[in-house]
Amino acid sequence: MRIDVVSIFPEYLAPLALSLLGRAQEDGLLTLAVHDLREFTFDRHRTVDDTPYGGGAGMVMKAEPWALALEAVLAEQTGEASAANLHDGASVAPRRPVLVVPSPAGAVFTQAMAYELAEEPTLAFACGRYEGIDERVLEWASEAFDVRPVSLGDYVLNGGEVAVMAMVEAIGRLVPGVVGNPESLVEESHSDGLLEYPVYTKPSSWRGHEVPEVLLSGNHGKIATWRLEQQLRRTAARRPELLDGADAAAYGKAERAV
Ligand code: 6GU
Repeated sequence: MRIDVVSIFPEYLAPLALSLLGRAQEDGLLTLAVHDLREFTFDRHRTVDDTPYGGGAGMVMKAEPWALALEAVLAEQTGEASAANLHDGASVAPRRPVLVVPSPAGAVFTQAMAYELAEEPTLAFACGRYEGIDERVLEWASEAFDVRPVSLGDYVLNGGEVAVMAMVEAIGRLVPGVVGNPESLVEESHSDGLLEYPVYTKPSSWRGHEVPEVLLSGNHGKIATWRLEQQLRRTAARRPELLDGADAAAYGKAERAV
């Protein structure tokens, strides 16, 4: 998978070279390219923003630097896609690459969305700052990209960079081979629409707190039942709204369990 990020703070994305995703890049599973929006300005002050039409507080990101940056990203992405197509001996039209635009006004990012985006061969992220990007950039970009305004949740960040770090980490770890033990993806929170069960390790007795007896029993059926019950209790207590959307399969299992 290839991921391009455009930002006026490219250094903000440096931590993506660390840890699991850093290893994935070394292993050739993931290509991450960060582009500086100011490289696509040509005035002395490398201006990327201006005052909003209609008035109001703050500044709006100008359209033209974004158009030039996204054209450059597209050229690099489709160059790579065509090369891959030639290799395959295929002549199929490549699909429109996804352009994620982080914004508190976007659709909420979920594990389901992470799974969907992890299937894409290329992703681009456009990190806005200030009050956002001139809306016409999104209209214009829709010709070449599948444009998706996406929010992390109902709160406001200063710009898209931190949101992109979260999304790239959530998506990148779902790319096959990135997480060493793929089974760890199956059991985690949100994989079945429920929160994860609590976990424990040695010692079994610690400062007067005991590991639940059933986990020491060696009875795998009982353990599975207990874990599912814990998932349901936790979800009901902390995130009751998730119970409406939880997997029918998880419910079936749960009804038998409780
Ligand atoms: Cl994706 N961007 C910004 N600027 N603020 C946010 C967000 C995104 N998600 C939640 N708050």
